[in-house]
Amino acid sequence: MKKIVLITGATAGIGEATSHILAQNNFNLIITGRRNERLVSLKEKIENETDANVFILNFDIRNRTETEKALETLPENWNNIDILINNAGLAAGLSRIDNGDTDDWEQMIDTNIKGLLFISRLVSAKMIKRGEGHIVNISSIAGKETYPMGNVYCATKHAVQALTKGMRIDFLKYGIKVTSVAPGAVDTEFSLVRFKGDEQRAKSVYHGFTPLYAQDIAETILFVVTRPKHVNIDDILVMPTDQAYSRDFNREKG
Ligand code: NDP
Ligand code: 8X3
Repeated sequence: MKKIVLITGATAGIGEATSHILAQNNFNLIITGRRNERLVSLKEKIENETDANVFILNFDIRNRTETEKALETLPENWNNIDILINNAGLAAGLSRIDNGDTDDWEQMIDTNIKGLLFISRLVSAKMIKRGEGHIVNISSIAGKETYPMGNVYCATKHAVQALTKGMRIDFLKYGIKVTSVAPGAVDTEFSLVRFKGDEQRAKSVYHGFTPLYAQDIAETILFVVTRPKHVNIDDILVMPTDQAYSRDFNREKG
């Protein structure tokens, strides 16, 4: 029987690439996000190209009630989630604390920390009952270092690192694996979102060096979730060859 994996934030970037690679490797998928039309076309594409089954849950992870209601709609045969990939997340803005946009702060904290907690609470309760499961939290180099004006985003990803450790301790007795996957710069919609649609500014983030691509992180996630039952990858930092630490880039290519 195929394992069921729930991927949050499957409408773009790392979540979308992970959906494809897991579907190609014998998993059935629950895909989530706010942009329903993207979820519908992703389901159609995956079901046409692989023998995976895909179930859509369309909700805003910042909203606890919406998240709970969405999970309640899962039919019996989709209820036993084997793997939860906490990927939905974002950075909004880049500014000093004294002139930071408080709406941006709330969006990052609500998505990257509270959203991750809301869904983890629901899914882990069922994993504990079954005595097995795997939670993969998408952290960041920003969860390990703080860079200028990245204050709140970095804080949310440091929280993801702390929550990963906390979950691992809490779930130790219940056979549940918990992993953090922390990427460096990945060329996705991330910077477009951070800079609110400013394409030039988003493009400049990846200028002159070869970044990671979503596929690179999807391949890492595939590796992490296909280890034998007795092996857990605790924490994996994946960087572009052209990036050292959070703000040192070899931009000699451009
Ligand atoms: P994208 O912007 O390409 O994708 C982000 C995904 O998160 C989308 O599917 C989006 O779906 C979803 N999402 C955002 N807000 C919400 C919300 N409120 N409710 C539900 N879903 C939401 O970025 P990435 O693929 O790069 O980012 C994925 C993860 O990787 C994030 O946690 C990010 O912090 C992390 N990361 C990214 C790096 C990078 O350089 N790109 C590096 C390190 C970590 P929708 O808008 O449809 O709701
Ligand atoms: C995303 C990468 O370096 O912009 O987590 O924070 S970075």
